[in-house]
Amino acid sequence: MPTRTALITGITGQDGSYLAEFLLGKGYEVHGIVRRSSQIASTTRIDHLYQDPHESNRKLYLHHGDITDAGFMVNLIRDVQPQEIYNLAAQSHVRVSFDLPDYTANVTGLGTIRLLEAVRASGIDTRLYQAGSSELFGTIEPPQDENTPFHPRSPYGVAKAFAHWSTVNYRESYDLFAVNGIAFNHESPRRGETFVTRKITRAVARIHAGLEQFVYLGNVDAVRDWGYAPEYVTAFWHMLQADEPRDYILATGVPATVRDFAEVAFRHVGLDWREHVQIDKRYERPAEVPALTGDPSRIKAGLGWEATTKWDDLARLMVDADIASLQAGNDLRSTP
Ligand code: NAP
Ligand code: G4F
Repeated sequence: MPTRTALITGITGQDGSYLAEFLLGKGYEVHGIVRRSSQIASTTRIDHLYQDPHESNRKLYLHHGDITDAGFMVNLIRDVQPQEIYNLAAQSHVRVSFDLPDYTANVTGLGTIRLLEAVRASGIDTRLYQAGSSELFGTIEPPQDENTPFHPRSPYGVAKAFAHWSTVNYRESYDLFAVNGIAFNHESPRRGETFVTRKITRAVARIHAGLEQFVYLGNVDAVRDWGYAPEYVTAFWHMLQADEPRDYILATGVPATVRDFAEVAFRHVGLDWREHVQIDKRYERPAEVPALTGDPSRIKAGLGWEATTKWDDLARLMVDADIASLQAGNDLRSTP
């Protein structure tokens, strides 16, 4: 069978790194976009996959570029001719999007339409996965499914709504195999350090080691449906192998509060969360999304995909990983 070629935008992120591993394991030739930076620190999640350009039988190709550059996107897609495209690139932090609304709209919203236009302009036969978000649902009460209306509550959510409908529109207008995965929160030891789960598990590791005493959080009543990222990237792939292009909810279906997550994470090392969590209003948002819990029935019935790791096991595995990381000499100090 000829080698299949995939392009991943956002390959240096949490999901991109797991997806690259998964596709390389399946024998794909994988191309990824890496943003130019003054340091190479942004590639730490994929450094173990790196292949020198002089190696023979190379399977991973990294391209300096940016989803805000339309010309670059057109040229790259024309040159690489991928059979599958995974659009994971985004300014993905909800709280940050309130401070950077214009930038977030440009990257997270317009980035998607640049990619869709680049596919159309290149005229290649390809399939496209768009990384959608449960943030689309905002204040609509759980459980949320594929028919739940949208009410985004942040510049990030609004940008993802634009990206969602752009993907649907290109599918309907140009017969493109383009699909939205409406993913609920998914985490891992590679999760960005300022998302709440990783912020908690890093703090647990440092507090357990006696390096600090408190972690400062915002709204601990928020409910989320937390799954395990390496499982979610397999759903992205299944969606592009389907007979028909269809949008799906990706979720565990199990709710938990931020407080629940903190309680389990601290208890895993024998600590009481109430003695180590302090509330700091600076981490609250101008508009909160109070409760997200997905109904993953459609993807289970249609593609046989199911999230197996639930939030409490996830909390424990993330704590274990951060303790191991600290013991290996990483600092894990809190970040802004
Ligand atoms: P992430 O860790 O924040 O990774 C985002 C990726 O996008 C990084 O590779 C980042 O590059 C890249 N990126 C940012 N701006 C870019 C630009 N202008 N041009 C090119 N690349 C750019 O996010 P994630 O958790 O892996 O999530 C992947 C996707 O799924 C995102 O679209 C996110 O919004 C969406 N999503 C995530 C979740 C979740 O719970 N994880 C849930 C729903 C939807 P740098 O490494 O250089 O920053
Ligand atoms: O971990 P979070 O920052 O993730 P959030 O806002 O749910 O967004 C993540 O999931 C979305 C899918 O629903 C993705 F689309 C998005 O890209 C991202 O991956 O916050 C989770 C909850 C929020 O309700 C927040 O208000 O935790 C609450 N929270 C409480 N204290 C905190 C904190 N969040 C952060 N980041 N930091 C805190 O100190």
